[in-house]
Amino acid sequence: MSLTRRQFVTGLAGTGAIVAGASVGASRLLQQRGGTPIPLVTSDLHAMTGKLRNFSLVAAPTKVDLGGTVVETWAYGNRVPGPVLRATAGDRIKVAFHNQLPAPTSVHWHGLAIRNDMDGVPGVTTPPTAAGGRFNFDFVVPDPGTHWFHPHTGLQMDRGLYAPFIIDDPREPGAYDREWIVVLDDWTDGVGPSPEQNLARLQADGGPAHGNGDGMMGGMGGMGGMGGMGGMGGMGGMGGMMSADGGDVSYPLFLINGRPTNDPEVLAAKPGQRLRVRMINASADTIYNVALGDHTLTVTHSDGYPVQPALTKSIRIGMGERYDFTVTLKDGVYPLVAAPVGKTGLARALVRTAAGAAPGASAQPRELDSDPLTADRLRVAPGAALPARDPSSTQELILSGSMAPYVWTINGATYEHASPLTIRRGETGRFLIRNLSMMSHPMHFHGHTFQLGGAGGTGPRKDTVLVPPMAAFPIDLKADNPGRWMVHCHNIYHAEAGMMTRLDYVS
Ligand SMILES: [Cu+2]
Repeated sequence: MSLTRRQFVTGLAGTGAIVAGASVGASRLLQQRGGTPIPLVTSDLHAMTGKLRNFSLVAAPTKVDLGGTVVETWAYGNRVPGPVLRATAGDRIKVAFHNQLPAPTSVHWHGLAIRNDMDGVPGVTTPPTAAGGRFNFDFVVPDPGTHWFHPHTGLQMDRGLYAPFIIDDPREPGAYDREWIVVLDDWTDGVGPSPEQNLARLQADGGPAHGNGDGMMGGMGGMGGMGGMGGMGGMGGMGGMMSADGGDVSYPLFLINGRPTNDPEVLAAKPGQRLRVRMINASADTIYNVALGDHTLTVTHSDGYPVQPALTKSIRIGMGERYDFTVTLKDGVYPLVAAPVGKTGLARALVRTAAGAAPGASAQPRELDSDPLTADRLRVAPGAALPARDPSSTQELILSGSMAPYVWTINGATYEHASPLTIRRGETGRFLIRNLSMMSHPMHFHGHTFQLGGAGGTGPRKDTVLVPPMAAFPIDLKADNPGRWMVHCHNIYHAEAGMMTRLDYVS
């Protein structure tokens, strides 16, 4: 999944994209601004390039080779991760989607502030695509950045159904020689219990699911008595039974670009080259600390939006988040390691700029001993902040839950009982996310990016923010994309156990 810049430029024509002169241009967009939503307009702010790109996408059962173990799973384009979709900000995208899975599915374009009816949330924005069925997506991609797509149906994302969606910035200075898309994933399908078995076990036993089936659950069942502390987060009193932040599911494997540690992807490069890494955490239940051995990283983007360059030895990335960083490569063989927080195992790939032996499969760069960079320490790049404005409303999102019963809530309610958050078009709304549990929750807003800390401030723009245990983060969001939008935890097990709500535009 690595391309030189030259390959990238020439490769665009070969991706299956058909570039045609569409008749809808920026001037027409301007004329139609301010009226009711029209089919091609996504939000109030973005011009279109007039280019049309056609893609086809198939979701189907397939077999993948995980370091010598062949497993059956569900994937896009018969590969894990699925095929990279790539376009330029302002392009119109058509995706002819064919569901060859034996179940209904959906495709959500994570991080893209596109028109509401293309957002891919069954029952809220977009009809599900039935088994054997087709759906034609058609939308304009407004903002550049490192994004991705996955189903918004049950636990399907915890199979192999995920892929990068890269939106290039025509103004990108391109101060790098190479690009490397790095997708992190926690893997159980075919080598451990299925995602559905894991959730069933969490719900039945009220404790963490363990993939090795070693009978631990009997002992863990004793935590059932703690179910009464729902308001405080059931994890609070579990001292010692598992790391507070270790997720709810144990995974047999952690993958980088679909490859386990015994068969890592190798990026072949030259010493002195400047590498841009686009990192996506497609995991269902795993947060990572990430480092490249012997290198210092310069973080340049969070969730696709530019930040003031920040030097760090390691980065913490939650589910659904993306970070871009650059690094000047040294002479040798270096492991890129993603160490799952609170879990056993690791994901790795290699960067090779010279001959020589690769480090051992379990080698951990000393950079992982450093304090990882988190989003709250990033500062927005000039020009990327939301306009400074006092929020017209403040709404709280109280995050809590319990392991027994296995229930996760926003404002005390599971999704089926939730009262939607509301906003009026044109407003800037403030949302105060308070985590009253002892687990981190990566909170994701559909259809928008928010500014961490407040509009016009110094915090980064993001669409997914990892909220640590007992932390409170204010975020501001500009209401420029009307519709009914999902707001949820991107721990897919938490989402399934209720940790979702909606943001509805009201008049
Ligand atoms: Cu959560």
